[in-house]
Amino acid sequence: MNQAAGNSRMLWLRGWVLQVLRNARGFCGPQQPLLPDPQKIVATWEAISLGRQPVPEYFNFAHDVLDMWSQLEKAGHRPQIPAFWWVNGKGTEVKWNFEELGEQSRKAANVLQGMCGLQPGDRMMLVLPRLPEWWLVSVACIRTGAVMIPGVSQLTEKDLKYRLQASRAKSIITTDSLAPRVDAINADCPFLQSKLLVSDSSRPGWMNFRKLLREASTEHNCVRTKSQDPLAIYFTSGTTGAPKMVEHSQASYGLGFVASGRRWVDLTKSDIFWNTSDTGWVKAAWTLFSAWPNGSCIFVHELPRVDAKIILNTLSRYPITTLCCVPTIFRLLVQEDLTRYQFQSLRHCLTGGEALNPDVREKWKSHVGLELHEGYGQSETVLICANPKGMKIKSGSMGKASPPYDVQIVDDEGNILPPGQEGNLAVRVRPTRPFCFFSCYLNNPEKTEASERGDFYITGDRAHKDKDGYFWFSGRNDDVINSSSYRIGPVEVENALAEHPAVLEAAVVSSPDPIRGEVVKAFIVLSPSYSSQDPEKLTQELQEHVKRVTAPYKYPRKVAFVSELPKTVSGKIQRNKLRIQEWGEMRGNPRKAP
Ligand SMILES: *[C@@H]1O[C@H](CO)[C@@H](O)[C@H](O)[C@H]1NC(C)=O
Ligand SMILES: *[C@@H]1O[C@H](CO)[C@@H](O)[C@H](O)[C@H]1NC(C)=O
Ligand SMILES: CC(=O)N[C@H]1CO[C@H](CO)[C@@H](O)[C@@H]1O
Repeated sequence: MNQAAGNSRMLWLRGWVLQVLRNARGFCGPQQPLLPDPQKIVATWEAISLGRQPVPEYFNFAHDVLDMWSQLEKAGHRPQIPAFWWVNGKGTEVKWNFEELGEQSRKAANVLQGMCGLQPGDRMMLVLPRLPEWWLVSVACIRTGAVMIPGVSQLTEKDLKYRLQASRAKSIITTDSLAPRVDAINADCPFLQSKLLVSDSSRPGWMNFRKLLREASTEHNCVRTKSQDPLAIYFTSGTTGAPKMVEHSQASYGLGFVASGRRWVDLTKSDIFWNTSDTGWVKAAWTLFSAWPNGSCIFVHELPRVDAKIILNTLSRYPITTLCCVPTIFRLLVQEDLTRYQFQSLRHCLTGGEALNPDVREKWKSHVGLELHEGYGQSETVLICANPKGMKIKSGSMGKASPPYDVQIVDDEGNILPPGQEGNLAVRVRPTRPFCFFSCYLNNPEKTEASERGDFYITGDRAHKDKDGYFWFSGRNDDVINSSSYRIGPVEVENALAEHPAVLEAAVVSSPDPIRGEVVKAFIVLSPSYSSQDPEKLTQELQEHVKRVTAPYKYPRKVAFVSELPKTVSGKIQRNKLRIQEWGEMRGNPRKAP
């Protein structure tokens, strides 16, 4: 580091210390070391996160949030719970308090900066299963100013090559399972300079992360990042074209979840929060940025495969207070005999990622005694809609707009539609673009521009808003069915089907029809006790059932019984696959077909 940079760092440190002292006045007795007032600081972050206070020019989550909690913890301002608690179900546990997390992540930062030569702004691909290293490397990226690009372990060689080339990532960290695929395409990725392996064995051409971590120094100066500097890049796939790169800034993620972490996830410093989602999933970082600002503990189970019994046992065994799973997992959980389990500490449950069938909510509530608080958001945003704790839940709705977003239903020109009318679910970006929003689609100004109409960002999802301000999801734009000019959202039909005891799971898509153009087709996985019934009779019964609980024109004219539904790694139903099955590859999306 040169002298000028050293001086400016000193000034910055001094400024920070002074601010901390100012905040602390009156909080600690005169003899005690001066400490920031956690309540005040979290309240300030929350005000920023709600758009009520300006975003500071400089912000770094590791320095401003984690290192502060580490100080507070030393001074006894946190209960004796870890900040990070990892178990693998086979007896191995990792527990770090904020101090240890700080130490480990500073070591990791030295590996990234030293061994991988990563400079602020350089990009690193992070493809790890639920291992403690995922959290360490995420924090280490923030400490070094490196931009993380998370990905799932199921990426193929082609996916990897595309992602490494498009992002020009300089470094990748992964495990033995993906390393051979990286090696196979390495020659085509000239920007990739270093490869880190999280493994107990070694591999030629790869550096062993665990070994380097053990040897690394715990001293590291956190890079001073501007709030607008990039923090993460996510690849998101649309229904057409190559995946886009969504860029988020230090502040948009680092501060964008403080309010929802308190209001929706309802976290406090004594909570232990378990989100069962895959770390490769685009929004995995949501957990980190909601839990740690309020000093909560993140709990992780390695969970090599989704298993309802493991999840239920873990909830009984550990003092987990807060749980988030995708709806498909809750669907699995409610099929178990829940009377056999007792969750001692569980007090708040959340879900998101796809529409929740009211039927699953009812079952969970009646067996466990807790509501499921649904939330909705995208890779481009933070939380858009939610059912915060304490708000009346309307079953089937994804809740109300989550501040600071102004969420509206708009037509294709960006005009706001009145309550009750179905349209594009949209977030206002003019006159003011919320700070907690993606910066752009990288290298793709056309797509960035095309995502907006008038004053709004168009999510690509369809919904309506009722008179009380609750939003009701109908489906992805491409999933909505246009049958004889009636627009039918698949979610409502799926929810209706799920209410019937014969239905374990259902997915609804459009299917070609010579007269109506498209009709509603339901793919249904039957409950075991119904699987031997006469399919024709059952079809009729289900059709009558849907006519009864929704409008008659929405009933599935075609029904197929299947043994399973196609799903993404994160558990979302892939309606586009079913649609392609119906329409053929070219016409997978009938209304956009060439
Ligand atoms: C849990 O993680 C998933 C993605 O991994 C995310 O979409 C979801 O919002 C998280 N839940 C909470 C409550 O943060
Ligand atoms: C729905 O289909 C009808 C023809 O059946 C067509 O005229 C109309 O434009 C379609 N609507 C949409 C939104 O695609
Ligand atoms: C340290 C701190 O400010 N903690 C806050 C976490 O959130 C709860 C509400 O959910 C507040 O009461 C705490 O003050």
